[in-house]
Amino acid sequence: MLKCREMTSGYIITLADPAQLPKLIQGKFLNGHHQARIAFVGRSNVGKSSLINCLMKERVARVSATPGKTRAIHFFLWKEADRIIADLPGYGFAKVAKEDKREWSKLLDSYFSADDHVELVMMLFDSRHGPTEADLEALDYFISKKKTVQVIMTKFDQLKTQSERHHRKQDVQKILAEYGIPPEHLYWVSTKDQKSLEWLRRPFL
Ligand SMILES: Nc1nc2c(ncn2[C@@H]2O[C@H](COP(=O)(O)OP(=O)(O)OP(=O)(O)O)[C@@H](O)[C@H]2O)c(=O)[nH]1
Ligand SMILES: [Mg+2]
Repeated sequence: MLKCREMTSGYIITLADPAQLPKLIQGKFLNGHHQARIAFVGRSNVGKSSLINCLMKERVARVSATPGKTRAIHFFLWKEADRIIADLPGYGFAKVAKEDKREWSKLLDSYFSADDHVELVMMLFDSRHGPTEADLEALDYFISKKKTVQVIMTKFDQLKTQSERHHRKQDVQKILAEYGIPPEHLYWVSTKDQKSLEWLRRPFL
């Protein structure tokens, strides 16, 4: 078998069943890859998979036309950064049935309890209306789990005027300060703006 560093970036494995997790993590987790994990979390349609593709500069994660489609955890090797990226299922999509929501929480909770190699949680909020109540609930969860959180405001291109951008930035900074997230852990990005993506990539390279 090839060593991790010799392998190319790309898809590794998908986990849908929490029962698989402890065994996979303790044993031959992720086909022998042991790099630190970066977990991408956020509500459905916020842009997790799109951002992962941009960071890795490869179309590895499926961008969904239908929100709420990703119901499993997809793992990718980001070779350039020597990290593993976990693309987690989105939460808070109204059309998702209650039973599905329970499944979602179970899967996430099992994952974060089982995997102690999560270096960073990237919490994605929509620049236009995040953080919503569900976003803040999720943020609270990761803070209670003592995870290092970086907040990414997605789809910044959708804020059209300078004044709108300025006010949103002020509002979000204020809310996040209450959660102990400093401005330097807050990024405003757009998949259409290379510069914003480079800012995000740089610390990992
Ligand atoms: N305008 C704009 N659209 C974006 C941006 N990022 C993602 N999108 C669009 O938002 C939609 C959802 O993107 P995904 O990456 O599939 O979102 P997701 O968070 O992975 O969604 P789930 O897997 O369902 O949880 C797609 O139509 C993307 O093209 C962005 O920066 N700007
Ligand atoms: Mg997705």
